[in-house]
Amino acid sequence: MARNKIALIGSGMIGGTLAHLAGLKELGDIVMFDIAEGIPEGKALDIAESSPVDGFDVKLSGTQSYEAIEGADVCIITAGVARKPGMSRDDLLGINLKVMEQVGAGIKKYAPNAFVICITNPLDAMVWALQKFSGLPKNMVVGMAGVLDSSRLKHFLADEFDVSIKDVTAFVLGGHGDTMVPIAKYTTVAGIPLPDLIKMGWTTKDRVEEIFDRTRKGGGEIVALLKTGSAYYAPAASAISMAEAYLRDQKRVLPCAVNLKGEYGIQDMYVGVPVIIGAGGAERVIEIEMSKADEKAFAASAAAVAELCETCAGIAPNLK
Ligand code: A3D
Repeated sequence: MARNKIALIGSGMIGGTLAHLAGLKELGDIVMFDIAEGIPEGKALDIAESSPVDGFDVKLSGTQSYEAIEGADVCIITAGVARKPGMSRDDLLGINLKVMEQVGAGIKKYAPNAFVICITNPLDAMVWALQKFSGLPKNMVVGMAGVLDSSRLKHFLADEFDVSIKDVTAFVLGGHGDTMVPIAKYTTVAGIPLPDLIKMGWTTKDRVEEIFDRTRKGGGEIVALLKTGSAYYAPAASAISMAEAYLRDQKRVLPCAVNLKGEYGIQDMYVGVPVIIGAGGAERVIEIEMSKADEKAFAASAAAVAELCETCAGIAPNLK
């Protein structure tokens, strides 16, 4: 059987980490694309030179030509600009929308059968625009945000309770911004929901609220520390778990930005919800029951995404 082909569109901080992780996991041969000459070629060569040490058999190459992504099984998009201190994700909209138009055209021409994972911010609006620009089926274009946001929450909780990260589950839903919605009811330690852990005296409601707030601001915390860019190790690991779920038909239940067709009362918009990822792409959206407060917060988060999509459609009328 031929190896899978993975195209990484954007070879910056996340792109480089994606290539390294995809190599280590032998997910397939890797093509790194970027408009910056030499960067994808240099990173591909550097990682290829590490492969004899770690013993992974994949081919890596770098390119400035979309032709090289021809026939890709998975495309992961990080092309565009990242946040610097003082910038919100939404500040990136104008620049990154133009980038999505180019990327969408490239994928449409050379990789129309790929499973596409968008990471570029502002995430929910960019993945919505990318699906429209590329014309690929909606179940084959998804956005990475929920896996990362949930992973941040899991890490904070494992630290708080001094338990293994393996025993913590968490769902952070909604748009990938300050309005994201951590769901307490479905956040558990070994199956014990957070509200029960509060009752058991493991933590308090106030402390949980502080942890939720840190999760919402998790991206900003890293931007403030790094000063030169945004997070890349955890975002890359999160997208790789989604790519692996597709390529290995794992049927994983992951919170991802997916196109909703009436689920959660939302039409033709990308918002983070739990979804089964397998060989059919985004195979099934799971509609969970939320508390009234979470429902309200989710609706507010979806409204913030809708506003960004409106702004996009104002800039690029062909998106309507
Ligand atoms: P960075 O290291 O700047 O890499 C971006 C790369 O895109 C650079 O190498 C650019 O040369 C390249 N690029 C720019 N324009 C184009 C183009 N038209 N075609 C191809 N390549 C292009 O950024 P990064 O890797 O740190 O972050 C990439 C994106 O991910 C940014 O938009 C971030 O805001 C976003 N991000 C999202 C999350 C989510 O959870 C959704 C988390 C972290 C970062």
